[in-house]
Amino acid sequence: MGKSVLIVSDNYYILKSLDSIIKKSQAKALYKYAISPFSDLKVFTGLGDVTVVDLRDETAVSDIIINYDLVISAHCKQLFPPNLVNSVRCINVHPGYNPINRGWYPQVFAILDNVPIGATIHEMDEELDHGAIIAREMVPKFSWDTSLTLYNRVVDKELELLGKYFNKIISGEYNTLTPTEEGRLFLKKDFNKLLQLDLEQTSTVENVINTLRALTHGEYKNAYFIDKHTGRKVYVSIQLSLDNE
Ligand code: 0FX
Repeated sequence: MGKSVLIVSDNYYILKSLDSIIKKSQAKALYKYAISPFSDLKVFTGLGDVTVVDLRDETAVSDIIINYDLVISAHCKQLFPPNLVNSVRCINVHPGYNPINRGWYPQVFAILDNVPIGATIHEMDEELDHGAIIAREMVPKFSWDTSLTLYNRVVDKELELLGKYFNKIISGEYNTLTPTEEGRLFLKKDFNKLLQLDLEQTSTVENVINTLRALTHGEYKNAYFIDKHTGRKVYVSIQLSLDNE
């Protein structure tokens, strides 16, 4: 009997891509897919049986500990509890270059603070995006990137690394690297604090453009200011294009 592997994701595109990697891979194992209660099961079509696991539920966590040899988190919106990461090998696929871009929406903070970014696959420990690194690689970041274009490049890199390291991840035959620094960690509340623009604030044009680039992500309504007369929220995003486009 081979290994039992649970893959938990809240990102349909990533789970679907991982499913293709699994189908092509030589790593024989029993694979099961799950999403958190924060996702809509109806979206996760064409993947066979997908279950909902709530990692706040101790019984659900005990079931995972008993039944699986490996758990892969690929953009799962729930935190893995300590007893889970300490009982089963748990691996996280993170859209940031650890330890520089730990936490939520890494590309947003990479644009804002002009730090490098990439993707990381790592073993999980009790801290967020923190454990021993199996694979990581940077991606280029341009002055014309928005959160969306940079995010898409990072996701491509995550999938590239997953394809390259998948057999090793399943067998557990890899070397790890333990970061010597804690790096930078941002949470959802740090993102939320960025959203209201202060119309009275003075800044360089570069900073204003960077703030708007960092908060422009397709259709998401992120940055806003409050209209002085009506008190209404006015959402702001930025459009950038290159001279040859
Ligand atoms: O699947 P995912 O890309 O992953 C996110 C975090 O980036 C990741 O660090 C965390 N481990 C995981 C649990 O959640 O999430 P998403 O599809 O909700 O968001 C993708 C991007 O969209 C995000 O990086 C920034 C952008 N976004 C998202 C929301 C919900 C916005 O700009 N505004 C928003 O309101």
